[in-house]
Amino acid sequence: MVTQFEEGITLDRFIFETTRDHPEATGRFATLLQQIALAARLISARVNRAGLAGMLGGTGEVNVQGEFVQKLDEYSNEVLKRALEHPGVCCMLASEEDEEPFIVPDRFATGPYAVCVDPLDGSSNIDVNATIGTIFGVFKRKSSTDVQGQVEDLLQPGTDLIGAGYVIYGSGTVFVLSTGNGVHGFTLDPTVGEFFLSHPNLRLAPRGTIFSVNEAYASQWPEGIRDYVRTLKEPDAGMSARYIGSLVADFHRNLIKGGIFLYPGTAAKPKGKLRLLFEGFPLAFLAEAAGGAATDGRGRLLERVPESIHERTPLIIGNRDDVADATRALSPEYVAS
Ligand code: AHM
Ligand code: MG
Repeated sequence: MVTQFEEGITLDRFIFETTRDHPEATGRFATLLQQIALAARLISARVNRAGLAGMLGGTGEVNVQGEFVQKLDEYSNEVLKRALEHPGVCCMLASEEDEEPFIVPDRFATGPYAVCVDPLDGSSNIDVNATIGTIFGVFKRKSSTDVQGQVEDLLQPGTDLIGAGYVIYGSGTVFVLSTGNGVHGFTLDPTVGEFFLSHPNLRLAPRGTIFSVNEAYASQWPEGIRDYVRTLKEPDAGMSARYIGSLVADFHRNLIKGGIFLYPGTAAKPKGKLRLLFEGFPLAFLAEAAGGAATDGRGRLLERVPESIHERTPLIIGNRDDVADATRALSPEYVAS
C-alpha cells in the first residue's frame, strides 16, 4: 500500500508549488515559510529532549503578559527571531514574549513581510508533557521597503493576513498551514528531518460535536455564553467536552474532529485572555480557510483592526453554525430557551 508519506509531498515542495504562480512571486514568501519550518524543527527537537536537556521549568522571569517565562518559551522566541532575520524576507516580528516588536537589523537587509508569533502556546503544559505549539501569521508590510519595519506593518486587520499556521508538538509534530487556499497539515518525520503532507485539505463541517471551554470561569461569563454552554450539555445535543488548556492543541483537535472553542471575556476581563495578533488572527484565518468561523462575540474576528500589538480578545472559533449559535446567544435580543 502506498501511503501519503511514500507519495512524498514535502512541505518544501508544497510551498514552492503554491507560491510560484502568485503574480508577485519573488521566492521570498516561500523562503519565509521555509524559515518558519526550520524554526519548527529546531523547537520540536528541543521540546522532545526538554526533560533531558534541562529545558523544563521557568527562567524566573515574567513576560509582558505578566506570565512566568518558561525556558522553552525563551528558546522558541530566540529561534524564531534568528530564523526570520534571514536576509531580505521579514521586516519585523512581533512576539507574545516581547514587549516591543523585533525589527530586523539593517545589516541583514529588511524584507517585505511582517510576522506575528506566539512562539510556544500552552506553555503551562510544558512540565506535564502535554501538547504545545507555535502559532504564526504573516502580513505584507505597509511601509516602504526602503526603511526598517514600522509598527503599522503589524497593526493591520486580520483580513490582510496572507498566510497563517501553527506547529503542534504532540505525539508527533504537525505543521498546519494556509496561504488562503485550503488548510493543509504536514507531519515531521524526525528520522529525516522533513515534513510530509499528511492532512491534505482539512475542512470544518457546518457543525461539530465537541466543545472546549474552561468551565471554571462559568460564573464570570456573560449570561449568553452560560446559556449557550448549557444547551450544549442537554442530553439530545450530542456534544462531548474536551479542554487541555493549550489553545493550539484544542484548536487542532477541533479542526480534525469538529468542534467549537470558546474563551469569552468576563466581567473583570471583558477582553478575555487570548491575544488578537498572536493567537486570534492566525487561528481565525485557518478556521475560515477550512470553512469555519471565528468571532470575538460581536463580529467577524478577522475584521478587527488591532490598536496595539498585545491587544487581547474574546475568542469563539470552530464550526460555522456552532459559532453562529454562540454569537446569537451573546446578542442583546437573545432569549434563553
Ligand atoms: P500562553 O500563550 O501563555 O500559553 O497562554 C494561552 C493559553 C492558551 O493556550 C489556552 O487556551 C489558555 O491559555 C488557557 O487558559 P486557562 O488556563 O485560563 O483556561
Ligand atoms: Mg498562547
